[in-house]
Amino acid sequence: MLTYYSDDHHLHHGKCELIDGQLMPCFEKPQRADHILQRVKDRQLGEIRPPRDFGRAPIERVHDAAYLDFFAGAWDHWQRQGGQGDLLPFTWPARTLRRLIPTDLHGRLGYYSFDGGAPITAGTWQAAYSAAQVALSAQAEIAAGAHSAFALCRPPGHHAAGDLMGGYCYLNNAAIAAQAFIDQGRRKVAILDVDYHHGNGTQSIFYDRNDVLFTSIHGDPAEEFPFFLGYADELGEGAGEGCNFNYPLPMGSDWDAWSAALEQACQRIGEHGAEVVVVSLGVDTYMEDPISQFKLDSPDYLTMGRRIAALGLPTLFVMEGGYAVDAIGVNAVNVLEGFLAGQA
Ligand code: FKS
Ligand code: ZN
Repeated sequence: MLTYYSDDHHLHHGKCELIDGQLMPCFEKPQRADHILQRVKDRQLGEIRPPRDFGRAPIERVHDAAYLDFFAGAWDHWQRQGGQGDLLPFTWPARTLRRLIPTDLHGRLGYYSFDGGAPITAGTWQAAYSAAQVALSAQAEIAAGAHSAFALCRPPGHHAAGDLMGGYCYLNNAAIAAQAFIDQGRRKVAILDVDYHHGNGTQSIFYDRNDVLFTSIHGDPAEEFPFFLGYADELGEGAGEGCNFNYPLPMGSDWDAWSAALEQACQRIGEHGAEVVVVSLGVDTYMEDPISQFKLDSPDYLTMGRRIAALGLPTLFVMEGGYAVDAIGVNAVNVLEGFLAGQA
């Protein structure tokens, strides 16, 4: 299996995030992707290639142009006004407030974000742009006939909506790739989001459409981030009704509970008539993950990959979360190796 990867992810290194009332070093750090890349090499998964540059057009198919302009220019704007340290939002247009776009940098940052978990640093735009190109390059590989490909994206993307950043995410790599499949003539695409957190951004992007099915297995949002989306009764709207399926699971869920949900998600993907699958691959479901509460163990990721392979569809793996850095490479590559073994 080919891996697409860009060193540009090192340009994004946020300093702090607010957890339980304390400023902590960001869990979403460059070593995450470094460890996965090392494991890809150690296991000789296949060639590692730099991305091609498809430009901004395929990103604009998913994200608002004004949002992209804001994001691309935010750091320079912050520097021009003498900003020190990471750029972080602190005011959001919540209930009772107006949803208008202020002129002030922090006003606009609040408008274009849903939490304080997506710091903008000097290289964040370039890193996120390159991650999107990584996803598009792996997508192109599958479009050209490969049965699978791995987009080693960082920063992750599945919390990013059309005009919102948050939860470590800026550009929705998986959604951009899924949209590229549609724009190239595929009629039915399925997204399977196995990250521990609900992919609220991806869901919102495709919620009213029937060409892209969204399925997600995640910590119950009643008790877990992102809290305000990801419930089982969100089934899609309008033309998209019946094309969105959430499988929220309680904290402490193990492989038995998780794999039962995977079985149901795979059933839906089959019923959808999907021609291709995009997997939002988070491995923060791991038992030792420092910010998550599921109990999957490393061998479970091999089984996960095998089950995904049994769908019998071309599959694009797009990296999302996972914070147990010492195990992240083993767990992520186990999914890919399980897939390859199951494909035979
Ligand atoms: C812990 C607060 C954690 C943010 C969690 C973000 C998760 C991001 C992710 C992604 F794949 F996008 F990286 N707040 N008390 O893992 O879903
Ligand atoms: Zn996650």
